[in-house]
Amino acid sequence: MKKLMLGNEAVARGAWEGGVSFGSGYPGTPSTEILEYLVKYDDVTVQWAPNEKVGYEVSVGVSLAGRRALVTMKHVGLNVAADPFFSSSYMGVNGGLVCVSADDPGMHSSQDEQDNRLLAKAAKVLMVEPSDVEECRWMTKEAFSLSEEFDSPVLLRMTTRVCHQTGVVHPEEKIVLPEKKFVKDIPKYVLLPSNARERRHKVEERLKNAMKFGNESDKWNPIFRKGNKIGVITSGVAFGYVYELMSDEASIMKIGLTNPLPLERMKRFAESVEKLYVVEELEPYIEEALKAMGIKVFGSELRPYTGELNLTIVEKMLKGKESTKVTIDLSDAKINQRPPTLCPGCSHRGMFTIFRDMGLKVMGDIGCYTLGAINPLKSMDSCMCMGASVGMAEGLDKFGGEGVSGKTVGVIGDSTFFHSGITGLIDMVVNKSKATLVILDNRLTAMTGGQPHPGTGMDMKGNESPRIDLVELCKAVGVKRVRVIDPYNLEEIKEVLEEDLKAEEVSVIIAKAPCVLGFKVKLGNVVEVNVDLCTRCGKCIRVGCMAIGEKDGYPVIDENLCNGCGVCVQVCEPSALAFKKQN
Ligand SMILES: Cc1ncc(C[n+]2csc(CCOP(=O)(O)OP(=O)(O)O)c2C)c(N)n1
Repeated sequence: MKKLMLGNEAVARGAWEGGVSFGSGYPGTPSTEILEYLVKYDDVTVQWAPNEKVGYEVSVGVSLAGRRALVTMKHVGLNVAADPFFSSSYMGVNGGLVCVSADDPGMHSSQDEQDNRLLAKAAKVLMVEPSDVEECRWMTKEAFSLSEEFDSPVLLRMTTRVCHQTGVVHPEEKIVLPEKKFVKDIPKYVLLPSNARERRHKVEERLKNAMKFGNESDKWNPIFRKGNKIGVITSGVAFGYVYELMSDEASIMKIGLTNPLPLERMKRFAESVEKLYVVEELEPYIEEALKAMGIKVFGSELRPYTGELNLTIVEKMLKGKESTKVTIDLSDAKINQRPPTLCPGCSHRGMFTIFRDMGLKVMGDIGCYTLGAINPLKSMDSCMCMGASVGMAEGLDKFGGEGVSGKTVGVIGDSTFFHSGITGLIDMVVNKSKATLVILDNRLTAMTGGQPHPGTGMDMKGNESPRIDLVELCKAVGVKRVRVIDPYNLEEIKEVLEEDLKAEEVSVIIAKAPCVLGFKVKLGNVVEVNVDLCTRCGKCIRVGCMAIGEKDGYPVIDENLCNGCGVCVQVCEPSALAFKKQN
């Protein structure tokens, strides 16, 4: 039987076929759908973690229990989970442990472009890289066996095009695994320096054994022979481009087990061809390994070092000319540019309108609300990585915040606060910060599609679960000044902010209102414009709502989009905007 699947769906399928008992992770494009598909298998326990580190650690616990575990994250998530990721390499596994890192070349939805193959190499864990959807299935399944065989966590490294491509898979049945139990093993699992020093040798031994396996494996590292003039070594999504362009005229070696690289096999392949290319995205990871063996190779100097590859780039690289193949090129298409924007009725809009109007210094964070940084709100001054707003607000405030009262505001979403804001807030308390932190509590993780988080009160299946109370949490870590406000009430926002900014202590403002998209909220009647009263001041337009257009300087309301939040009504001084009376 064949089935059409998304790459991420096939990873979930492969994990299920491989007998996975447990899945965890934290949402992040392009990895999010993996757990959302895995949760559909009733015989697997699947749960979102508050952050990637916790998701990874719970999965290590499951592995120690003798069960197979999958943990998923986007590439920057692996930075968060890096501590247990590196150390678990020394511990090895009991049940197979597979960690998905979904990298985002081209930064479609990320703040940086990192090549996590380098992290797998640094952590000395095995790494596998699918290049199509069927490989997503079988490589995930087999990754659990590799994990157990080589006593290593396995990094399943994906990229956006692999995660989000659709293709044919050949599903198989779920395998039956022999029962395994937790086995007490202090030298292996307790990484005291004396034990870790012993484990250090095991890690090197593992890599040696896995390299031998990779050198001999036609399955993981296949070679497609076509003459000896040109040879191409490639991996991941780049294989698809190379195969389509060169399968008639070059021998191609595809590496599926990319850490450790099969150096002997690569060397033999290099010696069998006259000219050798390496086609890989981002870092010259394979290329440098070949060069270190003294092998002449053409690679990164022929391609852009950044961003994604495509057929055009690869054809130019390998044939020195523009692609004759059909490539989808939208550069000439008549598509209106649509910059991202907060939804009509979004509870974040009012807050950023006030930040802007008060001229505050705002240390921001990652989530839908990052859109407060762009036109016309332009009221966020930094966005670095999840959770950073808290510490950065503290730092900026201590040495140069110039807000209303010489103070600074940090702004963070609720999911992001649970993810990595809590420790920052503890730092604010114990180090006597006087800054204000605004937590935007819309009760879910909106940016990645509305996943529940610890403040939602619901698990992945929609069942009720304990809800962590943000007010109690902030008080518990020592914040005395905690207030909950209605983010649709601009007066209230301004008043509370002004008071808190003057306070000689750290303060938290929780702006509480459910995400209108996620919870399908209709807030009020649509707004209408009385042009006789309108002075064309443009204040309503500057709240940046896509339900408000403009004609001859007058606002025009799109009734199909307006959610009736009333932010525009509140900023309209001549009262030209008002809620339409219901008939
Ligand atoms: C380490 C890391 N993990 C995951 C992501 C993806 N991501 C960015 S923001 C975010 C959460 C947004 O939720 P929230 O803070 O509640 O704000 P909202 O979008 O709901 O306004 C996620 C999952 C990321 N950028 N970095």
